Amino acid sequence: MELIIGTRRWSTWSLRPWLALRKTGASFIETEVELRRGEATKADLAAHAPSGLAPVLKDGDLAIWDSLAICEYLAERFPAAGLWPADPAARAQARAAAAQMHSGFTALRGECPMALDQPPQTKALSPETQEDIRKLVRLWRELLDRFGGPFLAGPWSIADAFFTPVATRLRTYGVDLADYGDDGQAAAYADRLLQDPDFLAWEAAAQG
Ligand SMILES: N[C@@H](CCC(=O)N[C@@H](CS)C(=O)NCC(=O)O)C(=O)O
Repeated sequence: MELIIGTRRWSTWSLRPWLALRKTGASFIETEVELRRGEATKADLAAHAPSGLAPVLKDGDLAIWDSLAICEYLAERFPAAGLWPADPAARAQARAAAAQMHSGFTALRGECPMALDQPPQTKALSPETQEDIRKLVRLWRELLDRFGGPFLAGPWSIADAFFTPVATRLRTYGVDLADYGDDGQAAAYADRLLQDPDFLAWEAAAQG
């Protein structure tokens, strides 16, 4: 298998399926395409998949694009890896949370890009981004309470892959979740995502 990823420092969409693929334990080739938002990048990516976007997973002659579709494919291809929780209720809510991240939190995503090469910095956040962070804290606390942690729906799952880039954004832009309704649980969860050995390997490669 080959995973085509965008620039590691900031391609959040690439980080998500990369984490899921690492959790399967399968060996894979990774090909990084430097995203320069120009015609050359478009041509590079269009050669791999019709979306013209990274990430793309290649398995034999099959190409799968879009981070969520790739994660779903991996969950089916490697059932023993437990990429979704075994419990149906936990699985349904893990899927809902991943889908919410995939299609939502647009203010937070737009205003606070992942920047693994940047030192922590303070940033004035718009009301829309602040509302996204309050929503994030509510979601995290609800799932952590319901399923008992340590990850969002119990054991590590694709939902956690989807929120790992958010944890980096919170760290980079110095967001104190206590200001957004956290009792400490959400911040501890974000730290847990940032201590994940696979995330640390991605981060080291991004900074190297
Ligand atoms: N919905 C897609 C979004 C993919 C996406 O937007 N990828 C960006 C990089 S993070 C990209 O390839 N941009 C092309 C460019 O910058 O030229 C997914 O989940 O995979």
